[in-house]
Amino acid sequence: MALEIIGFPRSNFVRTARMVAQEKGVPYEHIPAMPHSDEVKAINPLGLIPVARHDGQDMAETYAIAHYIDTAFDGPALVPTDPKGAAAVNRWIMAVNTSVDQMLMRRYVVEYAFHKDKDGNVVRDVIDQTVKRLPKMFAFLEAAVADGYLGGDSFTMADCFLMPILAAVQMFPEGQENMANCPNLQAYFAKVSERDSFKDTAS
Ligand SMILES: N[C@@H](CCC(=O)N[C@@H](CS)C(=O)NCC(=O)O)C(=O)O
Repeated sequence: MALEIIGFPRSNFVRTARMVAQEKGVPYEHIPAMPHSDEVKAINPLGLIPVARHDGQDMAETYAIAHYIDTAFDGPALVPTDPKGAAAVNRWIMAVNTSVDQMLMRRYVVEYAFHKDKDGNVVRDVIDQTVKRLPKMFAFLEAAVADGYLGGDSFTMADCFLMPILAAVQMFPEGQENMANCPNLQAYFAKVSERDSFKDTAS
């Protein structure tokens, strides 16, 4: 059975899983599904997306799915196989998966997109707190891509985690403003945006 990646396409984590499959050269079926839908909860009781299925194996958690794709199939290794190389790349994957996602997605993009009052206006409490902390986070990322990719000079799985977040954060004004102050990040985003794995997973 083909690899199935299940989840709403606008989710940054769903896009990451799809980018990993495409970069690896693994054909997959994308099945759009909302968080907390029965289809998702059947695999992950927490209702979080993405979930995935392959060859009788149900999977949840983006890194677990990405690691499976990277190691179960032929194709270029998206995380180095030597322990030290893997530690260097995994460090960036985990930083994005936790700190960067929490701030830029959960406490910024998701607040803009979903936290509205009864009149449909964005509730800004959390956004305003986050905006104060954006410069420090952007400075961290600006330094991290100085060699051309996240944490180094070649494309890895870490870039599949960061790119969907950078795309989303630039949909809102303070994200755009912070990005405008970061020449390395702008060059990085423009370059990696040209990859088919990014272009083909926009929707
Ligand atoms: N730790 C999970 C997080 C996944 C996650 O937060 N997915 C979001 C969409 S990007 C979601 O399902 N949100 C629904 C919710 O929080 O209820 C992973 O790495 O896959």
